[in-house]
Amino acid sequence: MRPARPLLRLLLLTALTGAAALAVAACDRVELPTPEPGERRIEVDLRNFEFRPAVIEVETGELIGFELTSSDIRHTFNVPGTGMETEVRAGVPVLERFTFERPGEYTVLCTIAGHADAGMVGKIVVR
Ligand SMILES: [Cu+2]
Repeated sequence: MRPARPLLRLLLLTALTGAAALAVAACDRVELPTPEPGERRIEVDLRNFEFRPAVIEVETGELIGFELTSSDIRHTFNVPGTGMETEVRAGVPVLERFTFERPGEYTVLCTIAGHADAGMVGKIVVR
């Protein structure tokens, strides 16, 4: 009787599967969906407690695809009043589509504790 063996095999298999999954995650570049007809893509970089660009101008009724990336730590792209509350992890781009139906100015902020206070606030101007 060797009760430890199957358990050892299972542990080894689990470890190998985990390592393989990590390797795939490291090599695989995340591909964002291709733009829909009429969609305008806007790249926004969330990094160093800033949104770049900090001010984004769009047209009313325009379908916008925000391509959100972070190259340092986890941030969020929150636009109060729109329902956009998107978490952006380092190295994992996220696409957030939105159409502003009314002109005006919208605040963009990162809701991770301390980030907005550190200056992580932007603006979307809808014309
Ligand atoms: Cu942040």
